[in-house]
Amino acid sequence: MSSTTVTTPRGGPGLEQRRRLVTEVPGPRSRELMERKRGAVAAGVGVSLPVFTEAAGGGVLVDVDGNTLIDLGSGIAVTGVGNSAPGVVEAVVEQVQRFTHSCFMITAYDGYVEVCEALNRLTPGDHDKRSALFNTGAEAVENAVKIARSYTRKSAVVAFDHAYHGRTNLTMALTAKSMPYKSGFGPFAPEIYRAPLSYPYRDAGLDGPQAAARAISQIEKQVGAANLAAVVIEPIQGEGGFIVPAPGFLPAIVAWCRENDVVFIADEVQTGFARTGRMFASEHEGIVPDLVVTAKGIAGGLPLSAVTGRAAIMDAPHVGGLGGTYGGNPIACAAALAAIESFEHDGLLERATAIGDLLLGRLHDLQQGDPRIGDVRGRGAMIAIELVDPLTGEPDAALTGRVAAACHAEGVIVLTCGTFGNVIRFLPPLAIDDALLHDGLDVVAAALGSA
Ligand code: PLZ
Repeated sequence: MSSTTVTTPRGGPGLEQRRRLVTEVPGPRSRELMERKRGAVAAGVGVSLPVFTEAAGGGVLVDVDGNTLIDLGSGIAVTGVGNSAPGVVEAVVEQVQRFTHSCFMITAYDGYVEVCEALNRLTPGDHDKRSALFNTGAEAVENAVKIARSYTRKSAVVAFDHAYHGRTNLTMALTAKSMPYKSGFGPFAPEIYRAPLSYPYRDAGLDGPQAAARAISQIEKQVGAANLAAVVIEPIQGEGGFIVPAPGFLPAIVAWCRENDVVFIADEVQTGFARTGRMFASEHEGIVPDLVVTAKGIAGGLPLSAVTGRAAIMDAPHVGGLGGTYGGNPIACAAALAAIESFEHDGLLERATAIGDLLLGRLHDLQQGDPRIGDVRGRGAMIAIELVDPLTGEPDAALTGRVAAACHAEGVIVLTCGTFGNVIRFLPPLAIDDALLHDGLDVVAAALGSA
């Protein structure tokens, strides 16, 4: 190897766990690649941080210019076990060498069954369960709706304000926010209705049971339980702004569903797999959903999703009614089994809780001296700040954009979200260390100071 050769860093936890900028961000190579992207990739596919990835692991991401950035996003809550986690890499390599695909609907393989067994064991409730595997979160949400309709023989579905469930036609209909997810892409699937959420920061004193009563009354008046197949809700809303409903809201909705033969579907795509300090966010409120939808964190970065739930509901569709060419792909299943092993045995639930304590402590301190931080909220490694105009309480999306941009320029990957675009969310890999979290938060504090 000549001394001029640039060695490609290997991803995984072996990468140096320290923020280090050697060029401006984005650097020249990233800028050049962004230019190529413009000429090759459809404009609709946006990139929040115009940086190209070379390697990632632990709590950092190395870009093609050699900058080491702190990852506070996990590729939108996916790499909980860490990027290129060694167990995942090993399992994937082993599986790739055996076979890459057979299509589970044609000839089966044990990895698929094992993932279903793990999901049946890990999701809330000890009733008899079944699972089915798919590729993306949106696809799994769609299948949960299909299953609920097949079981109840009803068609209406209720989703909530600020909901995000995906970008396919049915899940666009379930998703609340028009721009950028839905605008211009209609007409949307019929028989979808929206109910008001519990949003403590903006709800003016409505407690959980009161917010649930408001939602239930609207559902009864505008839809009617006799027509309603399912209620689908994120236990903590993700894209909508990391909204934690007031205590008692979710249990009251579940109870109403039980009494009215309505399937309660928890979309745990973003909240699942240790993210919130419990394996599933539903556990914080002690609710037992009829169906749980999972994706993202399940497979350490490989595309896999699932619907898990009561056997009687899951078994309602006729044989051959559920499936897809790639659903439960063997490589993704191998990755999931390794990731689940890590979630269960590497102390990641405790780690998520500790990350949450650190983030909440630092962000509450910041809030003391900064009235633009209207709210600090979330659970475990899923924490956010909502930025507002201190005089009016109005959402401040412009400030949020400036803070995120300043963080990016200093090598800290933060994501924004929220119906009003005024929420900065923190979703670090659970493999991140405290020093990186503190450094990242120092950068956030400085960005707020100068914005
Ligand atoms: N349900 C709760 O968070 C995906 C979307 C990013 P897919 N969230 C990130 C974007 O802008 O496209 C998500 C979610 C919840 C469903 C989904 C959909 O999961 O794997 O992106 O289809």
